[in-house]
Amino acid sequence: MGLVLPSQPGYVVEENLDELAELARSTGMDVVGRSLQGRRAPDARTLIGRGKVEEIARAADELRADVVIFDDDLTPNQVRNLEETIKCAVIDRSGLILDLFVRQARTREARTQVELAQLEYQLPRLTRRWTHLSRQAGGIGVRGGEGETQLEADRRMVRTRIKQLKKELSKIEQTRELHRRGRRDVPIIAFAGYTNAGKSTLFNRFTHAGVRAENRLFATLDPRLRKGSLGGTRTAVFADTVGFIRKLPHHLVASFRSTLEEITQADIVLHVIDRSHPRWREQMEVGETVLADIGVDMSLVLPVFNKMDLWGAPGSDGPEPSGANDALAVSARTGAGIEELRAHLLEQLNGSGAGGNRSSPLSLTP
Ligand SMILES: Nc1nc2c(ncn2[C@@H]2O[C@H](COP(=O)(O)OP(=O)(O)OP(=O)(O)O)[C@@H](O)[C@H]2O)c(=O)[nH]1
Ligand SMILES: [Mg+2]
Repeated sequence: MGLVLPSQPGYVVEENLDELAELARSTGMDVVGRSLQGRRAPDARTLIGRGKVEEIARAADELRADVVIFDDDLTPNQVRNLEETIKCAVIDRSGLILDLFVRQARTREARTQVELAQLEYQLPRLTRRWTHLSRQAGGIGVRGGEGETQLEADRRMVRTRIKQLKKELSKIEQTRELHRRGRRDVPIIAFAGYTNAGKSTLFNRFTHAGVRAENRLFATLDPRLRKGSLGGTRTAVFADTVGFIRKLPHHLVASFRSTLEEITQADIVLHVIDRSHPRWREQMEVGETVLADIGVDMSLVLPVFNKMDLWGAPGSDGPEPSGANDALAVSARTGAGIEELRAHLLEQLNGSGAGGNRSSPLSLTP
């Protein structure tokens, strides 16, 4: 469900819904329908108008939908009001992204970060009807003092868990910091950028690490560090990182801060852009905004236009082969442009002296 506003024209909303559908598919859902409504302003109670809510309720029933997803953020109250009429689950983009992160989290750190983000998101949304949490935790009997409602007990439990998770994360961060100190003498090159841009595929090119690269959003959640060659005897540590997306829920950004820190520690940040994507320009802007937000020195950021093998293909938005661009052009898939990129990195590192010509041994954790 997308809302068309004077500030948000129809074609933008259509494109946003395309991305929302991709997110839904990445979590394993089938998308059976979509709907738009034009309004002068959002409705405070239900975001969309009353007639539209009823229309969605009927469609959801006919299509046997399990969930209705809104591209715009919903307040906890709006969700409640919508679910009164629409007899299935109602979530928003942030909720969907969180759900996707939960599914993709593999390592302890990623799981901890995701659970923290999820609980922070749920805390204000806990309602009387929201009882499965207490059941999960063994429920009945966890109720505290005299007169404490189940709802209050749930909230208390969530707050306690949030505190626990924060403590765990700070422990994990300390370990990470120790590892970081161990590799201070080796230049670090981080791949960052919009989800599905090809960061992991490029990372594999440079490190032969064989990490998972998939045509789905947020395939990578954990930063991965691996030694790779820059040609000759020069080595660097490459970092593969979690992707960005428009409207990344702020809880998620906050809890992934330590993961994203790998990027701020890098000597060079390769901002990977899928130049064949029809919305590459906006994706590039989102990337630059997030990088600046997390405190990356933008002079260390080098844009890399990826998927050049697709440029000029029908439906893609790549430049003509002759089009001059400042950014480096590569294809992580075919290997085109990789040698040039490698040479460029070497030059940059030699020029800036980052990591220096020191030939100290690598102390990398596996
Ligand atoms: N045609 C083509 N496909 C590519 C290229 N680079 C990556 N891909 C494909 O794009 C998809 C996403 O690649 P990934 O490397 O997983 O992208 P990512 O940036 O790591 O994505 P997330 O970890 O999900 O944020 C995969 O299906 C890749 O095979 C390229 O140069 N050309
Ligand atoms: Mg990846």
